[in-house]
Amino acid sequence: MKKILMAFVIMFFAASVGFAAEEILPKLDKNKDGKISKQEYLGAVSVTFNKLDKNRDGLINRDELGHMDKKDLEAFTKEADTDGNGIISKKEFEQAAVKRFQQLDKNRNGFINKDEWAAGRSELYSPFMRFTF
Ligand SMILES: [Ca+2]
Ligand SMILES: [Ca+2]
Ligand SMILES: [Ca+2]
Repeated sequence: MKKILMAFVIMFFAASVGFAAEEILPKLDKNKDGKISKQEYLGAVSVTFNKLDKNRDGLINRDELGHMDKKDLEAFTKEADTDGNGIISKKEFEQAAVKRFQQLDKNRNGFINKDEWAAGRSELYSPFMRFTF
């Protein structure tokens, strides 16, 4: 019985993650051309930063990331905190986001299309893929 319940929970979780990825692209795509420009991406990144920065000091500290689990937090800090001071400034966040954009833009045309977006879905844990609007 427990096993069946677990299977359901996992299925539900997998389905909701997939659903989220499909839902995010249309929201990012402001001009509705079916792809995400760097400008559209960075606009969403900026909104996400402002939401994470609860005390609005322009920095994201560990407390403000308290909702993330430890593994995600470490991966995110490693990616974004380039000066290693344990705090993520808006500049660090944006620079890491630009790098992320370039990684997702496999054919380097300056846009992330639907396929490229889907390919990056496995990296949903990162705040650069998990937007708040
Ligand atoms: Ca677009
Ligand atoms: Ca802050
Ligand atoms: Ca830093």
